[in-house]
Amino acid sequence: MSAVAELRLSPAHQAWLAENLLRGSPADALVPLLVGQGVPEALARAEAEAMLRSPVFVGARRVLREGRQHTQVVGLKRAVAREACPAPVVERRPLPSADEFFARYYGPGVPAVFEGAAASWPAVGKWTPAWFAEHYGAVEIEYVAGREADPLYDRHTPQLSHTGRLDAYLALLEAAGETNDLYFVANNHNLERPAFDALWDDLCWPEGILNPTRRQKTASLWIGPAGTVTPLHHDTCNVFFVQIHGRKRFHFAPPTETDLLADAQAMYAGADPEHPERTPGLSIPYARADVGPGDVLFIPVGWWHHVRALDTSISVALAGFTRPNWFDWYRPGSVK
Ligand SMILES: O=C(O)CCC(=O)C(=O)O
Repeated sequence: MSAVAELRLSPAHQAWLAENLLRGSPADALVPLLVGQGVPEALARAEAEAMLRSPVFVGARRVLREGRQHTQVVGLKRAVAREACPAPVVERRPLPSADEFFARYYGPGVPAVFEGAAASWPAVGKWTPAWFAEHYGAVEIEYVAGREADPLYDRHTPQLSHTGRLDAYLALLEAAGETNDLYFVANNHNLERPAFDALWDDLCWPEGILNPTRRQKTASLWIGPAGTVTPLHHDTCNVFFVQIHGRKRFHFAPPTETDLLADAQAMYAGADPEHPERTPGLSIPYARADVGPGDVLFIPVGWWHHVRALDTSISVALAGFTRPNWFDWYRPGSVK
């Protein structure tokens, strides 16, 4: 047996070699790089050849091919979308009929602001922080505080949650001014508390679009000061986002902007649309959409969105559509 055959590449060099061979670099280009790292040439070449023949590598290459085909399809869609619309916009219009909504927005996954679609709902004009304090002040709720000190605050909602009376939270909100430190967020499931049952009477279920019997566990309430920021993420279902009080600003990017996946963790992207300079390698053409009281925003599943409250804000997110809306598999940031 030759001396070379007894030697092995270090695990780190093997992983590097495997990754680059799988990415399509020829062995002839990789061997000199290993040699430059002090690996004997005969060993580098023998390992590369053995790796290319190994059944594990052959299987991995087949799996990788499937991934490449999908990437190619998505990449083409992205290229066409960017070419056709270099500065994307979110359409603004009145609420369409149910048939048009599902055909033009829900099915193809197109976000839209339906201006004034909820303007006649009893909640709009009635729900304000002062009204909540007066009617529901004594209700125990959960809210999040200490967000400013935790860069991963949205992911750490359970750890940052506090329990208290709603009027105490609203007093904190008023005293805080513009801040991202505290928020009454969807994950607290406050809307499911029996004490809030009467709130449902102030919401509506647009005919054929939302199903009122699907309200359990599909609706959430957000109450926060100006300055709250929900970082760039995607949801695992379609959302009918109803702005009740104050204004919010959304930045959107389609699921085909796959560069956002590179640093994604679960449903969160690493990028910040308000600070593109922090991710210099990324160039994402975000669409911006502001919503005010009575506007409804349709957020299609998988669309990246970043949300800033421009004022003290109250919103309701509804996901109980009349069509299937369970896409729990869609968490590309979690793919190993
Ligand atoms: O309003 C917010 O802060 C976040 C809303 C949101 O991201 C959602 O409903 O998916």
